[in-house]
Amino acid sequence: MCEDAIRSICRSCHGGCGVLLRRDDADERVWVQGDPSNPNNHGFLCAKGRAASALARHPDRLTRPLRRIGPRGEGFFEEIEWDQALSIVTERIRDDVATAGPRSVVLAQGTDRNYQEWVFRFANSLGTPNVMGPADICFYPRVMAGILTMGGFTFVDYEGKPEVVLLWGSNKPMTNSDGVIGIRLLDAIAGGTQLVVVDPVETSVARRARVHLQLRPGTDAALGLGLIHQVFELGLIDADFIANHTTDAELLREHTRGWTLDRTADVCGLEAEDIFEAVRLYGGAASAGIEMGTGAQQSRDSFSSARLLVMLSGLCGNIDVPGGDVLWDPPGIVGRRTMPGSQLLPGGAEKDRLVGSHQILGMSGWAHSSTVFEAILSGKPYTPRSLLVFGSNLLVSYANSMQVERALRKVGFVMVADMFLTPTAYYADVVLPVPSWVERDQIVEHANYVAARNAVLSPMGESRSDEEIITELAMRLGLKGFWESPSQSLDARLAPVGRNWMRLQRDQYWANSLRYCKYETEGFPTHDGRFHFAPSILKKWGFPSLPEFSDPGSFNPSAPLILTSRHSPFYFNSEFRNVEALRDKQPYPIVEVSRQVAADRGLASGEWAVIERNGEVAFFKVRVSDRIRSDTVCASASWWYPEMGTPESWQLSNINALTDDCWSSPEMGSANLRGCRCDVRTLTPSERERIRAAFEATPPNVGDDDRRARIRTRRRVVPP
Ligand SMILES: Nc1nc2c(c(=O)[nH]1)N[C@H]1C(S)=C(S)[C@@H](COP(=O)(O)OP(=O)(O)OC[C@H]3O[C@@H](n4cnc5c(=O)[nH]c(N)nc54)[C@H](O)[C@@H]3O)O[C@H]1N2
Ligand SMILES: Nc1nc2c(c(=O)[nH]1)N[C@H]1C(S)=C(S)[C@@H](COP(=O)(O)OP(=O)(O)OC[C@H]3O[C@@H](n4cnc5c(=O)[nH]c(N)nc54)[C@H](O)[C@@H]3O)O[C@H]1N2
Ligand code: SF4
Ligand SMILES: [Mo]
Repeated sequence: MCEDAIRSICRSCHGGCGVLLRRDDADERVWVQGDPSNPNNHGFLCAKGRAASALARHPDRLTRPLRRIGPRGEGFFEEIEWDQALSIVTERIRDDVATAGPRSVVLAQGTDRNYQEWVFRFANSLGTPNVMGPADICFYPRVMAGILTMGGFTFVDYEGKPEVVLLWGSNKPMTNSDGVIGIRLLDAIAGGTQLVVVDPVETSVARRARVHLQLRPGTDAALGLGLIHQVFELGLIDADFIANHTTDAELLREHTRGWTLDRTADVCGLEAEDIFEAVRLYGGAASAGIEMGTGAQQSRDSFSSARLLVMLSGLCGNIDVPGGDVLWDPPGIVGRRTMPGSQLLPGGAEKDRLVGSHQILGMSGWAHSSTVFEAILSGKPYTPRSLLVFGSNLLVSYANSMQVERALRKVGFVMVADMFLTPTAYYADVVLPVPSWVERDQIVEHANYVAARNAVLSPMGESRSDEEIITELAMRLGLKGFWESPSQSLDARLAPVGRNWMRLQRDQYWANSLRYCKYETEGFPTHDGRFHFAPSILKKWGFPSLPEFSDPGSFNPSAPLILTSRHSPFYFNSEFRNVEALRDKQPYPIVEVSRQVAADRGLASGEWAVIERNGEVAFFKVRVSDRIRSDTVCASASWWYPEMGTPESWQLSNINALTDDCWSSPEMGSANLRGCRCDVRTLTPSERERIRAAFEATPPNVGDDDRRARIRTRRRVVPP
């Protein structure tokens, strides 16, 4: 028998698709269906959304807290009680704070999973300025570009029917990033919106573009400078907006003058006519929006590229207009803006934030991951003593995985909260089990709405939500600013708008208000109400006040190809490799190469190949493709093998085993993940043997009741 459907919000990605969930009487299964009444997805549900039922009662899920009993990284744990686990963690925090101050405790979390604000609140209340995450290679170059230029960041106004959408380094229909479902874009295209795509790969959506600029990876800033120069040259600017609401447009005009069509085309590996056509379409449209993805964010020029796109939108008069790039009013709840509780952090603590020289990242509130890892290894500028990780598979997410591993081995204490025993969790002293999204209540906040995520299954085993863990730790440590329980917090957080959790559950979805052209009456939320092409704060920190292109330098014959990566449609970062229905769709990590690259190197589709960079190697299956530039190869991001219980699980096919943080964005610290140099080749006999051995080696399985059981995630073997 099945219960009535409960409306909720999917979080098998950043998503936000409305779903209908039904559970069986035994509390063992959940059925997921797209919610036709949800205004964002109108019933749409992707394979990852459907996989929520497999995730919810997955046999590998962690069900009890664990304490490590073997060396770090080996995977020997024993089960312990929650009370004991939380005592160990609180003792460690107390000790570290007493010995080395709160800054020595670093919190970490991955991409936003709707409890990010809780992690920040905990850190602020504890007094540590150090919360690290993938902010610098994910969303924050865009966020900070918007904030410094105009006091906020924008989203495309699909309601206002954009004439043109510029899709830049984003595979929106497959990745549905940042709470904007890709079908919004596809519906717009079906309704007549013209598409311009900037992507080195011809993705399925790029095939629907009027113009596809298939640029050389890592040259986004050059293209941005070239487009802006053309917009000035062709007079496609909104002169009234510029005169009345902006500063320093003339400086920008001068700054971009040298970026002629020919120079831009040459640097970016494009045809001048195509660039011209893109400018004509975008700049000539009555309304146009820009969707920017991670393509241009994981490189040295992440911040410059993001700024150039904000500027382009401003120059062409697309900010805050119908069908353009709009600034939403926040919903007024205790949410993204106020929930982190920055006022709880003692004055002056920010100056200790581990950001190195990447001060613009520091301003956003995030610490810089590589700087944290380096500090752990070198003790400079001070030593982080414990790392509290709420949902992040650090060993595959960050540049230079081997350095991450050394840091995980060295740091005094590691706590990991996760649903699964990931390779990163193998390094933890204490592992805490958390429920999946169908087992928890959460307030879901995106730019255009607030909605209720409802628990339909009870938490698996003894798992506890991140919010519960944080509340429990805060209580034990006597920290200020928390509610007695996360369920109490739901009402309290909605109280400022005069409503409560029950009301949100009943309504399910509250749309935020959108007011166009607020700058005309209120000005922009900057110090002087203006939109700044050259914000003065940049100079203050010693950064160039106008965006620049960083030339990667001369051709290196031993690494002739440009390496980039992208996310798979069937996974969410490193999640779901252990969900069979999804793994069947893409069993192996892939490197896409052109026919030319394949022919020159004897590579064939379906065969293993080696990507090599600076003496490091990683293994991927070849996909020969007509849709990628012939100077570029594109690898699957975030791969690991849950079926292997050995270090090969994260080393064999981890693209970040090859990347480094040597040439990162000055302002944001974004590592150059998309646009570094490499080569690809066939396997040597010993490499072939390494792959065979990795798949065959399975750790000894000791019975579940053995206290020294080697707990492992291995569930199925995919033969090489
Ligand atoms: N080379 C290269 N590197 C990249 C990228 C790339 O494109 N190329 N992409 C980058 C980007 S954009 C990002 S955002 C990062 C992603 O980095 P992360 O967000 O760190 O992603 P994951 O590796 O998936 O780690 C998330 C972990 O959280 C667990 N989890 C899921 N839900 C919950 C929950 O509710 N609570 C807790 N406690 N745990 C949970 C999952 O099981 C998983 O182990 O990777 C970055 N790294
Ligand atoms: N299915 C699925 N959905 C996801 C994720 C996932 O792993 N899988 N991850 C989530 C996360 S954390 C994020 S941040 C978003 C990411 O969402 P997107 O930004 O859409 O991510 P990708 O598809 O990795 O990259 C976008 C495009 O960038 C292109 N690209 C590569 N190098 C360059 C370059 O140098 N310049 C330009 N202009 N383009 C380049 C790639 O070919 C790709 O088509 O997706 C989220 N949603
Ligand atoms: S796109 Fe994201 S939110 Fe929508 S169903 Fe798929 S996984 Fe869920
Ligand atoms: Mo991300």
